[in-house]
Amino acid sequence: MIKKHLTKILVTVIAVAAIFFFKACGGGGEEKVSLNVGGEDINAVIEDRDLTPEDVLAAVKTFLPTGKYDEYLLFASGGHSGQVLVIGVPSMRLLKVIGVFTPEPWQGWGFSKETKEILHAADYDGQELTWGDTHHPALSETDGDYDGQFLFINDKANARVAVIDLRDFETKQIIKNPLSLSDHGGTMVTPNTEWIIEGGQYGMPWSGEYASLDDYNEKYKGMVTFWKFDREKGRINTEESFAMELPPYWQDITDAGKLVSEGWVFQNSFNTELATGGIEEGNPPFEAGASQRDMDYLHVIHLKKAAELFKAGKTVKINGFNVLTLETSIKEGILYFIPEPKSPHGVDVSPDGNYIVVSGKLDPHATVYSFKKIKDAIDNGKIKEKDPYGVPILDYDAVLEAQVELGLGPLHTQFDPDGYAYTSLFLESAVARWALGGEWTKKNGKEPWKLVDKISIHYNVGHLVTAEGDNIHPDGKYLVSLNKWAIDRFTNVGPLLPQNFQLIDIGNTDGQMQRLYDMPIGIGEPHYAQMIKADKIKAWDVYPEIGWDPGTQSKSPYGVLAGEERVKRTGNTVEVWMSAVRSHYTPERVEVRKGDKVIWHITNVERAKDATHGFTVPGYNFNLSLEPGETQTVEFVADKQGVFPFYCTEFCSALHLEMAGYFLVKP
Ligand code: K7E
Ligand code: CUA
Repeated sequence: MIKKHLTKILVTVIAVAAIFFFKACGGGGEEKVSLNVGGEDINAVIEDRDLTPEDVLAAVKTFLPTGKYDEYLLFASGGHSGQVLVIGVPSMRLLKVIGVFTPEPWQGWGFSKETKEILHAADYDGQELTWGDTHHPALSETDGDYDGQFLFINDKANARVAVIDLRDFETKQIIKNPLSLSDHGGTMVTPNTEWIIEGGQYGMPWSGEYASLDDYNEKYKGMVTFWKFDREKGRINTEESFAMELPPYWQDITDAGKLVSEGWVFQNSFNTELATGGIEEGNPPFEAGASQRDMDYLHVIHLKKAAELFKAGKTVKINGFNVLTLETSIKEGILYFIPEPKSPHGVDVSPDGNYIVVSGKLDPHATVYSFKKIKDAIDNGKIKEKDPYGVPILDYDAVLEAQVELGLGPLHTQFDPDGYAYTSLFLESAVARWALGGEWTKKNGKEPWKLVDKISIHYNVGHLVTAEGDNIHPDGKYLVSLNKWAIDRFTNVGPLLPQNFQLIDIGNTDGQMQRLYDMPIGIGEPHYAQMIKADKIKAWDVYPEIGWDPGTQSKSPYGVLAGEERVKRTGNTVEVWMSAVRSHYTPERVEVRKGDKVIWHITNVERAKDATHGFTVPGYNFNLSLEPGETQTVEFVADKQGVFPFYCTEFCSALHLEMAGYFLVKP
């Protein structure tokens, strides 16, 4: 009945949109069609709100009635928040914020013993890290398509990589890069997620070493790290991972080859000038010093062979980590350079694996290389020269497929199933749709390697993402433009403005792209996002068993069932095994002596979906979130005497306020 009613409203709204279009096109007569819902005239609302036909169409295309689900999920980096945002598309509703590099109180992330261990496993040299600059989320893939199992993301600020399990949307592992304090070309995955790629960024001596900037060319390094992912365990295996030493250019984004180019990795670089700054000493500033040459180098890496060399023991240990030296890589023929126009940023491999699209912010073209030609140039030694470090440089003209003029400041590219590519134009504040060539030409019948449509965005787009747009089977349909500036799009909230995610309909490939929705992001600068078909994600409703430790995704030795709760003192240590259920904790009273060490395990013994409980003890600075079945532990020293009413921090039931107890610390 209700469903019928909602359908009727939707149909009515669509009808209104159609009428508007009809009128706008000058085809209609003047008679007014009245459409009433519950006594309210829809036309009056549209007029009152000053909506255009485009607005009404956009509203109809994005509105989700209550209880309906989105078709896609957008996994967006949370930027400086060190988190991951999960957003429904097309509704653009925020569904979840996943705590990753930053403690997150609601989720209890970084407060329990279990989550603290994960969060701080990758601290640097004794320094607790409590934030991250997240850039590139990467969904795990099987045969080149997202499989909905895992998500990875990097922290550019400290060169870390995190693993998130999409069964419960929680972070399971954080790893610190042992060689560098700076990464950017990560995370990207190979088509079967054997490797998680973490490319470096700013050249530096190996982590922990000092070298004067005068010795930049010799002592500073670039790197790319290949983390081996153990899908069964859902963890990176550091022992089976390795890195490649690179010249101290500033390496940038990477992308993994697929299909024909599987087993290869492509990585941009800039500052091949080896500028070291020092404007205060009369040197050119970085932005000029690093932009002098017309060409930088696209790094072409034969990952498959690199992995074989690593297996064969050709790596050396640096900071305890396996590294293929630059010398070895050159000698073994696993590293090549290709000239790429001026300070490039994005590198994206086409769905068929044939083309590598590079865009440089200082060049109005997308430069497209053919993998076939690259392979041919390598096999037939079409090498023009070597860089100062001895890396062979392939002949630019021999490997170039096309240059497509797009507009000002092209950065990143994604794809659709019809042979179109979509490139962000940062300086122009626009998104360009252009036709790929080769086999793709048959798909859309368009002139190959040509711009076909452009839409302006608001403003300064960095990355963009299309549905499954870097898969081997992109869906197209929707595009989200991740805009850095919002300027006049939202109500003024002070000098720090939100970022702006703009949803764009790209489904009509015969016509034009249409802007649908602006979503403000007020917690950081999300650099990249990936969009996956929502039904690919098979998340749990509740944890599989009572007493579950999400940190290990297995039963916790500290879980209890109802009736097993207890308190045990051993010397100065008091250990509590507590249960939580609507609407009480057992035990409700815990008394210790000042100075005792307290180890407090809590198990949510519920099996009902959404029956989450929280737990906090005032003054002791923690909050836990216990989802049905979950067990978590807090450890602290009872160094403050007094009486501490602990309570459940989730409004779980009618008697939620009564879900409390007393923690007494005797002097
Ligand atoms: Cu901001 Cu990929 Cu880190 Cu481009 S990145 S915009
Ligand atoms: Cu449990 Cu509120």
